[in-house]
Amino acid sequence: MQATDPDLNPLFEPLQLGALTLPNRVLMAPLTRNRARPDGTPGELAETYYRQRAGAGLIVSEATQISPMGKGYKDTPGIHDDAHIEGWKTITDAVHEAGGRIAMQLWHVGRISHTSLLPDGAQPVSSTAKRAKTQTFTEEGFQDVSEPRALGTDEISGIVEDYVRAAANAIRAGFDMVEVHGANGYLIDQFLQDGVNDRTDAYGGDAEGRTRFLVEVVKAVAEEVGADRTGLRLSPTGHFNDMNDSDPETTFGLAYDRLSPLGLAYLHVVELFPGLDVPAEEQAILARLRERWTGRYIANGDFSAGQAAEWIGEGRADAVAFGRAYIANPDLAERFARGASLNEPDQSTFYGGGAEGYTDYPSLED
Ligand code: 8OZ
Repeated sequence: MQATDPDLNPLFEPLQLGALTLPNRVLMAPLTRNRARPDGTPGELAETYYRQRAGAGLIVSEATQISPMGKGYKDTPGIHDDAHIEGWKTITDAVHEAGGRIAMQLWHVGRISHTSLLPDGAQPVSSTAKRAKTQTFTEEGFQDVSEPRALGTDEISGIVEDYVRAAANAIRAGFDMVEVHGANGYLIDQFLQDGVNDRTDAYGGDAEGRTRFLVEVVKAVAEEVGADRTGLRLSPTGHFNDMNDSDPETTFGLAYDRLSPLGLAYLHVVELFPGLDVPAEEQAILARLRERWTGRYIANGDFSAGQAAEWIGEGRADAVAFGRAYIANPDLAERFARGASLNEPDQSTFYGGGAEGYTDYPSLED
């Protein structure tokens, strides 16, 4: 495809991403929408929602829990039982019929949860027993997250197995790829960052210990579905969900060094979380870390089309994932190509509800 504005042409160069050939580099970021059914199967409008967005180079699904204990918000979907596989199959079929490609984002929230969302009112699990200073949305509305318990060393291999089973389920459901969610303060990030991980076993302490869980999960998932069908999302300078690391360059540098040789399909980095500033020193850390990643690199975080094309043109990223712009513009890639104006996203319909703000944003054709 050629863009009307030649400066945007880098967005429309095809891209080999692991096992997939993408027709463009305008990707849809994972977006939590809280419209799944109570049993964790996708809601009735999800098929339409994802089909409408099949023009993305790659869709990354909303974060999807790998196990009942991995759930942290009301009405998010799962991929841990047969009904989930069946439900997602109709969505992947619809995306493929419309000419698209879709990865599933595999999610365990760790301590960002509430006992009311977990089996038999269980306590959330984490790397730590410290409660996060943040809230989640439950059946009762926004509530402080519950106090977690620290996982025993002997429980960790079982969670790695949950990731592997979920990845296999995703492929069975027709997904082209999986993306391990290691970003934004959820379970993997709770192991990575030293402001949270206070363990004294082999999964805590220095960067070697804190990256161990991430590396085990990613290796095991890649062995199950193929490294060329495994992506990873990280947020090295992320503070969302009460996260902090005293030396992210060392922590994440080691993670990049350990994972680069695996030949993953891609690394997807949250460069900026909407509403949270990234100080210049953190931008510099992200830029230096980027140089240590040898595979494909997807950048995310409030990019304009022009900025995305610039990053791709300069080799700072191979593709850019758009979140809120994809909520409001089902045909975002085509709008960029044609230089069309964009619909504005409505924050009040991001999380939960029905068709409004979900499947009713017009495409150019409408
Ligand atoms: C916003 C609301 C709920 C979840 C993330 C999965 O930040 C999320 C999320 C974002 O990765």
